[in-house]
Formats: sequence, structure tokens, C-alpha cells
Amino acid sequence: MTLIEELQFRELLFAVTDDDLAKVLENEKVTFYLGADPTADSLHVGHLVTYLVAKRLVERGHKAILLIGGGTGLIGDPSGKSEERNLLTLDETMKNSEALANQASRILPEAVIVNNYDWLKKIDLITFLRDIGKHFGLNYMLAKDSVKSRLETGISFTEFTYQIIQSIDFLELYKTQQCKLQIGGQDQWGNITAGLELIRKTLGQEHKAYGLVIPLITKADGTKFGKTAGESVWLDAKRTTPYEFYQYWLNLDDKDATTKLKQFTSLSKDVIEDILQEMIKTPHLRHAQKAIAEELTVLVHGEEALKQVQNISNALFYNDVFGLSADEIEMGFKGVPSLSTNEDMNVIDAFIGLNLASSKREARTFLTQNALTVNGEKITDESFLITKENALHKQYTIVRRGKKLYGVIKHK
Ligand code: 629
Repeated sequence: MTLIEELQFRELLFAVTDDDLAKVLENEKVTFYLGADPTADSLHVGHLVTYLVAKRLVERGHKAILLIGGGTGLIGDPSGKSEERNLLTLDETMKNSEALANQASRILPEAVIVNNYDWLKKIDLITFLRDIGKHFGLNYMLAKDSVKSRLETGISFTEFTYQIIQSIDFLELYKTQQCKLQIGGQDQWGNITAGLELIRKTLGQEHKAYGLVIPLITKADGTKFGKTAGESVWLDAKRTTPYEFYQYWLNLDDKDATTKLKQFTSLSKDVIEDILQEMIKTPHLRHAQKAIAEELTVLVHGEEALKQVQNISNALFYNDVFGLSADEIEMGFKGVPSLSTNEDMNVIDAFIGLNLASSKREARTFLTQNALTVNGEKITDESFLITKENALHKQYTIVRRGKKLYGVIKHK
């Protein structure tokens, strides 16, 4: 399979600017780039697919440049945005740039990292308007989706200019690093083609560069990909724990898992087909979901984190919490009702305190129904005492009602 064929098989190709690119990618080692604006201090799973496509290019011998948009981040890309962005300060942008560079280099260690602030900050107004602005017709700029879609609702001159700024980057990298290809999500088409235009107009028709865009990743049910309960799934472990990250992939429905298996893992076509066969035979084992969750957790958080996550999953599945480390308890029970105490606590009071029972009477009923466990053990005695002495790591007591409702008592 050629690279382009592979991207097609994986449902990762939305469009290329020129069909010649297929041959170029087979016959030459191409330097290409992808950009990310430092609008936050972490990437999220929505960004991931572009980096994974970059990885596939690198595996075939092409050379990646990862551009951090320290300069463009100060302007704000209108692509795919229905409203004007809030401006970030230079300070925030710098901090975010550093965080993104660290994250991205874990995923794509082979990439050379550049920051466009380094050259954009040097361009003076007169040069910008005379040498660059002259190459952009107003009609051309207005016809871009990112602009056209905002003419009614409003767009500032700042954001309107964004396409030119991103074009300067492509020209810069073309000139200084022989970078011939820019990749990005489908929303970047307008910015990428503007760059090609600037390269041709500045350097001449014989200077050929290319663009390749990846489709917007969607979910079969039409809900937004990369969010759970309205929250983005981040790559930063402080924002989204490795356990939450793993669970996001594990919870995909079968239809989504089938496409994501192709788009997000490095598994070969044969292995993917085997997994899809297994899915038909034993769907409840979630073969595809597990394959994606495992590979991506290792890629983003490392081998150690995957072990922790699997430990947590097993502990929860078998209601056996004794083997968990303190870190794993914190991670596995993040967001679960909790209370802190420095005293021993009666079991009934504990379940009420954690909102897992609404009254003493209800709590007693649960007890007689064998529905309550403390650190994995069924409790039926209503005078049972929860103590720091018996706590996991002398710190945590984990209680459970029924199969799924957990609470944590933190002993001070
Ligand atoms: C300067 C800045 C460049 C080239 C690119 C850029 C960033 C670009 C952008 N990208 C999105 C972002 O940073 O805004 N103008 O959040 C985002 N990208 C990954 C994918 C994307 C895109 O980082 O390309 O399509 C999301 O999947 O929205 O010289």
C-alpha cells in the first residue's frame, strides 16, 4: 500500500491540493509540517489524529516539523470558529507553547520543533503590507470559509488576516527547510491553500508545495468527538487522568470503535481485520475499544500508566481494591463522592454522609439486601465501624452500594 492508499484505507484522507502528491510521497523524502496554536496548555484528543498522521509519514521516512504557533496564537484562527476569540496575553501564549511542545514531542519525538513567534515578531508593518499583503486579493481572502461564514456575525481585521500569517509560515519553512507539504485538519484547508498561493506568487510557478487535510473526526451518533459530558478529553494527565483517558476509548460504541481502530492505532490492516472479526463473535469483550485504549494510553501516558489503569479497571470489576496503590485510588475514584474525617465512622452514617443512602432506614434496607461493601467486603452489621486502622494505606476506605455506586472516605 502506498502512503496515500493507507490513509484512504484508514479514513484519514479528506483532500490533497494536487494528485501528484501521491507520487512525490513514494519517490522522495519530504519535509512536511503541521501547526498547533497554543490556545491552551494541553492538546486534546481532537488534535491527536493529525499527530498520528504525521507519525505515519515519519515511519515512511518523511521528515516532520512541528510548528508551535506562538505568533499565530496571538492573532486567533477564525477557521471553524463561529465567534471572535478572546486574545491571550503573550505570557500565557509562551507558557502554553512550552507545554504543547513537551506534549507533542512525546507523541512525535522525531519532529523538529519551531515556533513561528521567532520570525513573525520581526516583520514590520510596511514590509508586511508591501511584500506580503500585495499577493492577497481581497476577493480571494473573503471567499475563504473561515471568513465568509463570519461576514454576517462579524470578524475583526485581526482574525481576517490570520490566513496571511499562516501563509508566511509555510513560505518561511519552504525557504529555510525545503518544507514542501503542510498537513492539518479539514478546517485548515483555507489556510494551507493560502500558503501555497503565497509560495507561488513570491518564488514563482515552478515552486511546488502541497497540502493534505484529514477529515474532521466524528462520532456515529452525531455527538462531538473528544468530549465526555461537555468536557474535552485532554492529553494532560492533570486535566484528564490516564484512567479517564483510557475509559473514553473503552466506552466508544462498536461503530465508532471500528473507524477509530483504523484512524488512531498503528495496527496493520491484517490485524485490524482480525480484531473486527473477533468483534463480530464476541462483541462484549470490546476488542477494538481495548486495542485503541491500550495503544493510545501507552503513547500519551506511557507503559507504567497503562499498568495502573488496568489495575484500577480490574479492581473495580472484581470489587477488589486491596491491590491498589494510593495514586491508583486517587485516579480511579476521582469525581466519586468523598468525605474527609479524623474519626471512626459508623457504616450507616458513612453511606448517608456520602449521599449513597438518603436515611438511616434506607441504609438499613441496603444492609439487609447485602448491597453495601466496605473495601470490597459485604457488610450486614449496622454497628460496623469504619476506621483509619483498617483503611487502605491507612488513608482511604472505599465503600460501594450495589454494583456501581462508589464513595471514598479519606482519613486525616
Ligand atoms: C500556524 C498555525 C501554522 C500552521 C498551523 C497553525 C495552527 C492552525 C490551527 N490549528 C488547530 C489548533 O491549533 O488553528 N491555524 O487548535 C488544530 N490543529 C490540529 C488540526 C486541527 C486544527 O492544531 O489541524 O484541524 C484540529 O484537528 O483545528 O503555520
